[in-house]
Amino acid sequence: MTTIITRRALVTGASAGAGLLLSGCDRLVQNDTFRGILYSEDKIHRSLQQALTDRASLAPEYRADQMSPVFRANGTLNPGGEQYNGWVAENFASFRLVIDGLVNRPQSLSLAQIRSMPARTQITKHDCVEGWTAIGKWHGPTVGALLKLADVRSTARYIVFHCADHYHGAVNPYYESIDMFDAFHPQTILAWAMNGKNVTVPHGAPLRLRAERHLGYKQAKYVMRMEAVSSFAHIQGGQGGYWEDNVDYDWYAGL
Ligand SMILES: Nc1nc2c(c(=O)[nH]1)N[C@H]1C(S)=C(S)[C@@H](COP(=O)(O)O)O[C@H]1N2
Ligand SMILES: [Mo]
Repeated sequence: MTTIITRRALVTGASAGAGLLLSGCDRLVQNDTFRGILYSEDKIHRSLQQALTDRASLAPEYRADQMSPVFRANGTLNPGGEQYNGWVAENFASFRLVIDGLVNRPQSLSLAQIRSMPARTQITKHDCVEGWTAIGKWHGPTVGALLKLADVRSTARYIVFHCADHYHGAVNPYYESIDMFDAFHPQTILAWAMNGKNVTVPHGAPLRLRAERHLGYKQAKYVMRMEAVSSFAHIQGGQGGYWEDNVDYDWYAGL
């Protein structure tokens, strides 16, 4: 996992920084020890990978005629359960998005409130580690705007997205997290519409994260709560996300 992302960034020069590093540091890259670190599962790769990627740059956006005719749904396709089924039955009328943790103004927002916020529309490519991609159109307020509404504190380092589903019957609900830099990235939105319609149940109704510089598993569906934290060590397995906890996927799933 780690290896693939790192190599992809390096070999394709997917990020501006990678190309520069390769040309500037061939000797370093030829050095066995350095290569060992770069291509190992060692956690040190994380900071290296971040350094290689220009994190402020935008993910590519596409034209409407480039959208995939079919956008596969993956992972949980319906959270089920009494609460979620109840929301579906009433079209999410009583659903509230909670924003709490290290914020000065905790929020509990209805979908009507969220839909009335200024929104961003972006046509982007979703990239799942299982080996498929799809281009779709996403629409919703930026996570940054939501965090400003809640007056997020400067002590917050990460935003944790708590979801309504238990992946394949797992004991704990699905969750993911991103750092504040990615939370305020202009293409990081909480989408309520996909391809011009409300997000459907298989794709994460009523709200799902789109953090476009990241791999598919970061794109949390069924988001019920955004929690601002200074560390995620106390949350579930402590690795910052469902896959990170259970399958040793990399926390930094940057593209
Ligand atoms: N809550 C939740 N979010 C999730 C998942 C999930 O199982 N539960 N699967 C992830 C994975 S691995 C992928 S590829 C995408 C799939 O999104 P899609 O169903 O809209 O294609 O959602 C991600 N977000
Ligand atoms: Mo995925």
